[in-house]
Amino acid sequence: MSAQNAPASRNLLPVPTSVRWGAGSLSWKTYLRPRVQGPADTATAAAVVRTLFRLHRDGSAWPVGTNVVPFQIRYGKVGRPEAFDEERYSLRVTPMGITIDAPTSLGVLRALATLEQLPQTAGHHSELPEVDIQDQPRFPWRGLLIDASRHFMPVSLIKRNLDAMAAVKLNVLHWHLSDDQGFRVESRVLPRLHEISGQYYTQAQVREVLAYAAARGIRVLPEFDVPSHTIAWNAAYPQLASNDSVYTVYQSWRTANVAMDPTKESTYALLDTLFREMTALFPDPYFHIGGDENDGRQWRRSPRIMEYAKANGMLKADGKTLDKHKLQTYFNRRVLAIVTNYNKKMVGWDEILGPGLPQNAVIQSWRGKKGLNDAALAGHSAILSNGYYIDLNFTAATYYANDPLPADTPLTSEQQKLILGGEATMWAEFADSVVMDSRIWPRTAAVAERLWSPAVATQDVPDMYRRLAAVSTQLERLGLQHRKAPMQLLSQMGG
Ligand code: CP6
Repeated sequence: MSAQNAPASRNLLPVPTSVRWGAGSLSWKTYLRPRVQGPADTATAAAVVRTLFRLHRDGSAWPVGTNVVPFQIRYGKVGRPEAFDEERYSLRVTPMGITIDAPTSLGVLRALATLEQLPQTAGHHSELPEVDIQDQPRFPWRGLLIDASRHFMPVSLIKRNLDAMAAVKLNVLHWHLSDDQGFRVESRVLPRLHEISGQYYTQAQVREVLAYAAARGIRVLPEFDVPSHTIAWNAAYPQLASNDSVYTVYQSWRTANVAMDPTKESTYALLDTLFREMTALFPDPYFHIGGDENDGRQWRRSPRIMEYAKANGMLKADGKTLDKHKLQTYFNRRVLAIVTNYNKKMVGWDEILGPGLPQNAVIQSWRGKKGLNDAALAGHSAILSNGYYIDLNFTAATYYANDPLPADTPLTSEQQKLILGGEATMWAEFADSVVMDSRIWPRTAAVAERLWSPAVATQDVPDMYRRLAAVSTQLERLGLQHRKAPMQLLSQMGG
């Protein structure tokens, strides 16, 4: 093995844990004969076929031919991403063939993603270089949030972004499905929620996305943001509101900061009805209830809510001012009970962290690193999103430098185990479906590498940019539209 003259990781992104390049290559004229050994699994079989198709199309394998070499794939069991099953794999390419070994089928999917990044040009063709790769993720939770509420995001957009996520080994789609501007899932039990929102996903479309994600080893975490970010809910069911106003989704661009009334039993009855339906629709064991950006203003302005707070010891020491954290913690506990009753683990933004929050709630830190560490110190599992706001258009290098567990982390090794990973967040106040891909890609791949690869192997920023350019081309071939100008996209849509 001599690889001194080749860049250490060629075009691989995220960089694998261990890579040893050989001097040889697998000729492009070979016909790869797949042999899959492991418990029958249609998702794995389909993924192998997809990879073969892409290698053929990219000219690094041959769809027909006599130079037949084995493409050996072995795995121990069918992996379930929602169980955090292992994603580890080994991938070996020699002039004699290709071998993938993995404890689970998830490892096979990750190995195939690596294999698809191996082809390198050789004259008029491309070839697969000889290599021996051992790889495993640094963090088990590597997500992308897509906000489908501020602007609706069609199923086709979600699917191609799932393809891109799989290409860079992201494994959680955090689907932000409700906000002030719209509730985007068909509800059979509370139909006004989607009816007043205009565009929404039917339950059949949700299932289609779930199947598409599962086939790529990607979990789907649904978010229904409460008690704030809920103008659409109030527009549909005004009895939820903390005051007597009736809202429409067109008033929703944060001209009002509404919150549900946490003192009415009818609020929890409605949430129970809806969450019974939604927890059954979404199979992931986690369920995100938002909890962010409630400024308490509407609660303070409501005489009824203030009366309730007073009667229940939720005022500050002065005896007059609402302690909104106490009231929101009460709300959180009620919501947690509902979610737990439907066998889900609750996830919320870092505002939900506070005294009295049961330890099994998972915290997603958006306001700062402190929230992440505070969550772990209090014994909660935690996910980092602060510093991964891709909608705000910082450089890839900025996101890349943001590490959930930097060398100077104050956490002990036990506490560090509670840091599950991170999520890039694509909020859509300032982006519609036409420009969405170009905001997400390729920069999100830098976050993907931060969350997958060893920290020691990922300090070279210029080399990250070099590989990001290669990934950008790869994603374009997968159908992502990040390189297309809006006018091109509009004309494709017949506009
Ligand atoms: N939308 C919702 C957002 C944000 C949050 N919740 C947000 C705002 C500002 C920044 C990052 C995120 N756009 N529903 C907070 C989690 Cl800097």
